[in-house]
Amino acid sequence: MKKIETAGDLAINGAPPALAEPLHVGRPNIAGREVFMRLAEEIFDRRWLTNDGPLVHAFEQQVADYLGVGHCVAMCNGTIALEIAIRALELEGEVIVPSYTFIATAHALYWQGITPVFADIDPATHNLDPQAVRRMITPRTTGIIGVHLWGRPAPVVALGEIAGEHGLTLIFDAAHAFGCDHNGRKIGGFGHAEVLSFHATKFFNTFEGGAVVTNDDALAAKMRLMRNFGFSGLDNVIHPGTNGKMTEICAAMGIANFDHIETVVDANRRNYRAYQEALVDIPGVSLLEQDGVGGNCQYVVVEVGPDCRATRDEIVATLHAENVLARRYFWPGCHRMQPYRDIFPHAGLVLPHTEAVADRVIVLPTGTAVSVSDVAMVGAVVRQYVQIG
Ligand code: T4K
Repeated sequence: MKKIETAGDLAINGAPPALAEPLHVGRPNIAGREVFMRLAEEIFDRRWLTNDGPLVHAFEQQVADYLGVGHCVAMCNGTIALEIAIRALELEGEVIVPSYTFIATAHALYWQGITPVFADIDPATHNLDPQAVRRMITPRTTGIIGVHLWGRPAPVVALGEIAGEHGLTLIFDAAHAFGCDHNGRKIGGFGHAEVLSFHATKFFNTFEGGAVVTNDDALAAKMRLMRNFGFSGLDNVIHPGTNGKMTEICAAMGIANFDHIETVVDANRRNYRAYQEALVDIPGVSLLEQDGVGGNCQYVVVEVGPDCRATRDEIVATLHAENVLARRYFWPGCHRMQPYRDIFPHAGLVLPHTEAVADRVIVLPTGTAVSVSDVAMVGAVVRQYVQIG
């Protein structure tokens, strides 16, 4: 068979035709267009665009009800939500986080003068390994941030026990985990607080947006002050604060998307199963289990093992050549990016699983913009490259 070099070669080999338009990881799910447009008209009619508007209130209530938590404090994005949660909980010194996460998790600490201390992950789940967390605790440690990576629940019980034993604050970066659950309980109510991202690339989006969800009344009240410069009334500032507010148009997008959560999860599950079929029995290529782990399946995570005839980077380059913009999330790991690479030049010594996983992961496109035939085509590109070279 001819070597696959172009989309045309794929067709020659009998695979589904390649794409004219690029297939992106993180293509936004656009749902609820009509409701969004109606709400946008109402925003204009009301001339109330931001600052504690009625749509933000409604959206916060919807999120809190959906997750079964006491409070949702909506923010302008997930990173600011993390920063505000960290500050409101008065974390300082060192906080233990995974290195295998989006850089925002580490930056939200460092930006506030707190040292992110990286603990290794469990290579089977890609989430923090509780034993590795224990090893990183020092007298300066004040907290742990678990990340529900790829929407797969972090080890909430084990991390809760460690936090309890050492008097540490535990929060979760749930940026990937909106709509996910752990043993039948929705993610959102674990730890002292959980932080959501509603960025455009997330399974559920508000263009840009985020939130902190918590059952702690005092914490929620404090974060509401902090996201609005500390204002309590027109001329009265009673707390240091920043501008973390969500706008009305972002809340409108969230409200419009709410009715379509199941449709989007169904599309993700359908695609995930199509990937299972398309990638089955390719030596050295495996899919991280997403179905049946309480997830929203928004990330299709492939691992390229040492027994594969092709390297991870060769497969990514081949996919890119076919207009499939697969991603190497979260390569190379926060500890190998700045400023952490300079601060902790030897961090890799305690992060062997992080480095191994970061070096073998490919994230493939999914969501409502991706069809089953797109998935078949992506699978065919990988199969033919790996098996034929
Ligand atoms: N914690 C974790 C664990 C996170 O993963 C994130 C964010 C955060 C915290 C912080 O939350 P936010 O502050 O972002 O709310 C993207 C997202 O920007 C980022 O939100 C997300 N994680 C991360 C995993 O993915 P990049 O650097 O990959 O973005 P970019 O611009 O390369 O876009 C990704 C793909 O999506 C591209 O192929 C293009 C496509 N795309 C993107 C946008 C914005 C579209 O097709 N349409 C669009 O509108 O970070």
